[in-house]
Amino acid sequence: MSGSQRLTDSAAWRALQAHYAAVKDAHLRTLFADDPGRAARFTVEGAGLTLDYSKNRITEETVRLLVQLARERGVAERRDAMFRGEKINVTERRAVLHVALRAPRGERIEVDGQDMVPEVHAVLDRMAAFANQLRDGSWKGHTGKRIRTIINIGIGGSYLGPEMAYLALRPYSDRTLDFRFVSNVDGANFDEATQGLDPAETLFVVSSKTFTTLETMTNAATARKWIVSALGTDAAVARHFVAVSTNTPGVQKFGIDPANMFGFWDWVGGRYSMDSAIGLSTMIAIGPENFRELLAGFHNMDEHFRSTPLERNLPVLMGLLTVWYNNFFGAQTLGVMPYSAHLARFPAYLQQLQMESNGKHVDLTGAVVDWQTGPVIWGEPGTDGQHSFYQLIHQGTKLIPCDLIGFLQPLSPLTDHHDLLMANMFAQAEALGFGKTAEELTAEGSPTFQTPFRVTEGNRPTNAILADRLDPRTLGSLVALYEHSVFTQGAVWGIDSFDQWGVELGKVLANRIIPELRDKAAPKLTHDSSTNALIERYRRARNS
Ligand code: G6Q
Repeated sequence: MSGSQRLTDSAAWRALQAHYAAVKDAHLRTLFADDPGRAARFTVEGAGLTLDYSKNRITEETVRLLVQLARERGVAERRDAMFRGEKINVTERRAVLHVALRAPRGERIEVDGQDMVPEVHAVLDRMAAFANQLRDGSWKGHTGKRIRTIINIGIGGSYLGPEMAYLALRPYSDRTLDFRFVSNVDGANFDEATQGLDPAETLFVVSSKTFTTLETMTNAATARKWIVSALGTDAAVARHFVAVSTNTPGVQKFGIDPANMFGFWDWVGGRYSMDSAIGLSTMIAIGPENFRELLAGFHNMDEHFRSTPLERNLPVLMGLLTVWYNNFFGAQTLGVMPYSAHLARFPAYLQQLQMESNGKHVDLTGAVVDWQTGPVIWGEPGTDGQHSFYQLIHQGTKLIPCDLIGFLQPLSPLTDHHDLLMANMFAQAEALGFGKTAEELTAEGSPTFQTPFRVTEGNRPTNAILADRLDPRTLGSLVALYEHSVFTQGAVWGIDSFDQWGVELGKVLANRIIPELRDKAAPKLTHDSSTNALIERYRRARNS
């Protein structure tokens, strides 16, 4: 079990090390040539998604040993403990129950003996009533005008999901409403988001689990001034602000009526919260029905994760493949390339999900790990990426496994574009996997002097993830796929994927520096010489 035994001491780990030495040079060209059934053998389906992982540097033995590793590390037991509401976030002594956010009515998921599902649905019902009022125009601003723009103020987990989902599901959204997002404390973010808007037609959704986050509270205070100065009275706040939070006193203190607050629970981590009330702006955009479809997609993948044997379990396999490249091949990063313009912010969303969850240096016992944990996650939509950084993936010296995500049906009526888009996705996976040899180039008439430069080695691993179309249900499945892949990785590495202590230090130090920038009579600076000099340079520039 993870936690009780060091990862590198486990039998499966040792077996994988020996196996790695034997297969590390095997080329995908040979693996495919030797096994005509390879694609079928390494393709799995679940919750409306297909994962073709055949273009990975693996054999059946690799999968057997990786699954064995998952068993030895107690992935299934830990997963079941999560679903039972046990406090698997050990450093914060909290349950981890985002799966309860999408449990259907009537299912039971308990925290400390209390069934949470009825509360979840009570909040969803209130959100739906509010979303409908905005969508049908019955919710009016202070002056009686209809709300036209909704601005989500929030950061990190209270921003990335809502923005990603809004962009992903725009074709399902009410186009008469405009949605904007303010996250950064840089005043430019607020300025740009409110450009050209009529305050009388603008609603702010202040999304903050804690309702104490510096950036969000600063932006919310600015928004409050913007509304009150334009509409002439504090009374306007009631019609132009709603809050999503777990902190009722904080919300009241800000001046928002708790009747206009939508709650959630401490067992929902920020980066796992887009399907909680944090998704209020998403629900307003796509409507309650579509939001429930989104939740159904999440739930389908939860069920797949919970009940499918590890060998055919999509998130388990994806998580184990990440471990394979991260810990055995020494890959530092993982690329995620959606072949969908609507998924433009999906890589950024996954960046937080994966890097905040698995960027850890100690195991569950607090001992420093002597194995690699979470990789760097990055990506851009294909085909744009192909015309910029794919060169390095094809011919550079680093191994970068990539997930390529595509959809069989287009959302755009420009269907001929879709064939071109998907041809590119399939072609990239083919080129990355099989490359082009010097012999092939010569046979094609490549000038001899150019041949070495044109050789593409291939053997670059990819996962192909396909779904029928990008709709709310599919998006839910896709996000849950990555959530549970992250879970699997964290369980293998024996770390707490649900805390984020590393984020704290910077926050504390910023709070110390703020008065040093503002207070002209601030005491002598006592940082290191570089920080002192940077602060002094800033003060001189601002005070001159
Ligand atoms: C997510 C993190 C972090 C958090 C933000 C916003 O898992 O904890 O990104 O979501 O710091 O926090 P609040 O919602 O409390 O403002």
